[in-house]
Amino acid sequence: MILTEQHQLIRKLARGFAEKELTSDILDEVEATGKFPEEILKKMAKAGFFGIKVPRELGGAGADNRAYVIVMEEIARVSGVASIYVSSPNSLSGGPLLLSGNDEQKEKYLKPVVTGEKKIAFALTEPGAGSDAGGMSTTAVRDGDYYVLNGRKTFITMAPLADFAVIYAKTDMSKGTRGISAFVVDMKQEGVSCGKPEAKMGVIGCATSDIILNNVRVHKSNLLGELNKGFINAMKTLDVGRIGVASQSIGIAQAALDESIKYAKERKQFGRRIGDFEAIAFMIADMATKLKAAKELVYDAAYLKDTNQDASMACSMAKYYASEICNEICAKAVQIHGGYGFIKDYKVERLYRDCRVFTIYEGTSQVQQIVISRKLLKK
Ligand code: COS
Repeated sequence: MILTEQHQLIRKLARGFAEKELTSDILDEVEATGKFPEEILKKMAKAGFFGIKVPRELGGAGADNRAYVIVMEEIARVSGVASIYVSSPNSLSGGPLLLSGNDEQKEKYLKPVVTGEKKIAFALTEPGAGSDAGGMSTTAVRDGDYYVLNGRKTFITMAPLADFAVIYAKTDMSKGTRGISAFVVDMKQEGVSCGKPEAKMGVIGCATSDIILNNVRVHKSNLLGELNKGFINAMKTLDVGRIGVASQSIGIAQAALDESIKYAKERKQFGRRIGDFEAIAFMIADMATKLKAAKELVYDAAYLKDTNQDASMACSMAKYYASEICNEICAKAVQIHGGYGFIKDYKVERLYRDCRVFTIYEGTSQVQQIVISRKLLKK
C-alpha cells in the first residue's frame, strides 16, 4: 500500500481541522476582505501543518511527502487559499532552504516560518521570464562581501505579507541557467519594495504582487547553496511544489464531486432527482473515475520522492493530469448545479475560480508536457 495507516490518521486529523476551523462564515469573510485571519494561521502552525516535511530539529514534524500531500488535499478540499499557506513553508518557499540552506540559514529563516512567526515567498518569475524561467534578467553583482541585486519579480505569491523571500538572480550573464544563484532576502531591507496586490480571479486571501529590487545589498552569507547552482535548486524545489499543486487539485476536485453528488440527489426536475437522468449520472461517473486516477498519480509521485527515486517526471504527470481534470470536474460541477452554480451562495462557484490557476502556477500544463516528453525522448 502506498498510503499507510499512519497516513490515514494524518488524513483524519487534517480533515477534522479543516472542517472545524475553516467554516463557511470565515471563508466568506476571506473572500470579501481578501485577508486570511492570523488566528487561523496560528492554529495551522500549532497543528504542525507548516512543517510537515521539515525536520524535527527545525520545529517540524519530520514526516514524508505522502503526509504532506494528504494534508494539502484535505485542507484544499475545504479551502484552496488555506492550502497555499500550508504549501509555502513545506515546499515552494521552504524547499530552497531545505535543499541548499546551511544550518545557520535554516535556523534563521526556516524555523520561524514553521512556527508561524514569519512568512517567506519564492521569487523566480519575472515579467519577461515566466515559462522560460532561465531567461530572467534580475542580476546579483558581487561587491566585496555583498551582492547587489537589481530587477523585478512578478506574480509572487505572499510577497506583500512576507518577511523574507528566496530570490533567484543572474550571477553570471554569460552562462544561461548555469549562471543563476539563489539568495534569501529580508523584505524590509533597503531597496526592496512590493507592487500593488493583484486583483485575482481565485484563491483570494493570499496576496500576490511584484517584488522590486533596487540596488539591494545582500550579504554573501545569504547566498543559498553554491554560486551559479540556483536554477537546479529552483527546479528541484518545483518538483516538490508540483506535487503540492497536484494535491490541491485532487482536494478541490473531491469537493466539487461531493457537492455535485449531494445536489444531484436533492434537486428534482421533471418529477425526478436530476441524478436519475443519465446526462447527470454519467457526468458524475466520469468525474469520479478521473479523480481516482489523479489521486493514484499524486500518491505515486509522493511515494517515489519518499523512497528517493527519480520523481521529476512523476511530479509533472501528477500536476498536469490532476490540475487539468480538476478544472474539468469543477466546470462539470457548475454545469450540474445549473444557474445555482453561477452564484456565490453555492460552493462550486468558488471551487471553479480557485482551481483555474492550478494549470498555470508552478509551471503551466504545457511546461509539464515539456518535462515529461523530454524525459521520455531523452537521447
Ligand atoms: N532537477 C534537477 N535538475 C534539473 C531539473 C530537475 N527537476 N530540471 C532541470 N534541471 C537541470 C538540468 O539538468 C540542466 O542542468 P545542466 O545545466 O547541468 O545541464 C539545467 O537544470 C537546465 O535545465 P533545462 O535545460 O531543462 O532548462 P530550460 O531552460 O530548457 O527549462 C523548463 C526547462 C521549461 C522545464 C523550466 O524552465 C521550467 O520549469 N519552467 C517553468 C518555471 C515555473 O514552473 N515557473 C513557475 C514559478 S512558481 S509559481
